[in-house]
Amino acid sequence: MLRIALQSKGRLNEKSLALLRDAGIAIEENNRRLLSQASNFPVELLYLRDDDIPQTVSCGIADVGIVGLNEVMERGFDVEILQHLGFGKCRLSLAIPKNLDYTGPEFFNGRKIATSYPGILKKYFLEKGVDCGIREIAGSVEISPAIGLADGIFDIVSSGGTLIQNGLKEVEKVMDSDAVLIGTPGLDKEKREVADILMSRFTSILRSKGKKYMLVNVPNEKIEEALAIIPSMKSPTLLPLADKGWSAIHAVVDESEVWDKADRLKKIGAEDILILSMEKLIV
Ligand code: PRT
Ligand code: ZN
Repeated sequence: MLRIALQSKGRLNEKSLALLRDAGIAIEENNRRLLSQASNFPVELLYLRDDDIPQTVSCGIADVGIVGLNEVMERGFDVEILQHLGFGKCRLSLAIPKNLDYTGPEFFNGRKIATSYPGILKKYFLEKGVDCGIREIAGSVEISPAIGLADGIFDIVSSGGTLIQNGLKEVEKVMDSDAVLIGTPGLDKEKREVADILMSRFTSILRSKGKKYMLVNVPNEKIEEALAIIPSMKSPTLLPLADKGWSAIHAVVDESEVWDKADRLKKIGAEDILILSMEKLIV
């Protein structure tokens, strides 16, 4: 049985559950309980505040956990980062009032910065040789400069809207973050096997993100030109059509390139271009 820690509520909760469900794990609807078991896979879920997940995984109370990389780096517990999961994307940045001129990291010498991430910030200033005061606060960091609590802030930024609303501008990005799967160092063989299956399912789901399945009919003499337009993961599937002289090409393409490829294929005489959504890509 593999115990997975995940956020009980908050920004990562829904997407963590959706990922597990997508990976075929049957999870009960009611997650109000602290611990629940999957009915079809040897895993149980432990619902926690995200702050507590790195420590819980580090000491083996949970075997793996899903949490923001920012929390993992801030807490500094010994955990293995097993996989980046690509959701919960954000960055940790320094921001100052928008009317101030920014000259580089030395700007922060002798100033005070408010943050909920003092560990990451301390390390950054040490690396840059900057002597800056750090004021640790738990929430609403973004209002600190306006109320005279600090000269700037170090906080999570996603769209940047919160900074703008508070008259601040982002001046240094210190790290990128996304949700990661972390594991207890040295998991035993049985647990590692379950974790490996889980990770390979996650990989299949992540691979299919942003991909489309394309089917296109081309005259046989145009197959080579068409294949140059649709590069494929390995070799694309090529099937003869009942209509002599024509073949169908099946391939996986990036969603962002679908229209461009379809236009170019039409130009060389391709017909009946079908674009389908992809659910999973298991290799
Ligand atoms: O209750 P619990 O302790 O479990 O949750 P929490 O309140 O500590 O964390 P929560 O649920 O807010 O966030 C969980 C994780 O989501 C974070 O640790 C990040 O890894 C990730 N994440 C991704 C974010 C954001 N995007 C985000 N935009 N976490 C917070 N924000 C906040 C940020 O603090 C700031 O106030 O959103 C604001 C900035 O957003 P923009 O879009 O205006 O720039
Ligand atoms: Zn938290």
